[in-house]
Amino acid sequence: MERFTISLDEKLASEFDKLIRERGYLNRSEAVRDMLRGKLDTLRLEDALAPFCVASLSYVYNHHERDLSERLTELQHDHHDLVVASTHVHLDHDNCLETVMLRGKTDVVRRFADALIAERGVRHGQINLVPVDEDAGHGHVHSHPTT
Ligand code: NI
Repeated sequence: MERFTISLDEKLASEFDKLIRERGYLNRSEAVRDMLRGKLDTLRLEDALAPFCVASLSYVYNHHERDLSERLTELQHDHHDLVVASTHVHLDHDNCLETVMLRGKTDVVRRFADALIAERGVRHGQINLVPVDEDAGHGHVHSHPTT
């Protein structure tokens, strides 16, 4: 069991306490656990309902780090079907910022992003995922974001 403390302003805290009384929760922890589970389920469902996406993945890394540039390039080549474009910015003497535009199946895109972010030496990894109507890579030059 892991313990953490969160800070709420008074208004939000009293609204939350009112809600958990109405719902019959015995304490705040039980209510927060249920909400977290619900949110995680919703996110999983959203992935399932939006099977295709476009995404931008950004991260920073030190190009002096042993083999890292090569590993990142290789990862992108291994998934050339997902990688639409990639931009490299030399931030300073050591650090590089890369943004990779991706398109494909949501679960595959997410797995690729997770693997890249998990590479040793990759920092500030963040993905912005936009669900699209269909696999825009097949027969369509443009994608329609879903609302
Ligand atoms: Ni660079």
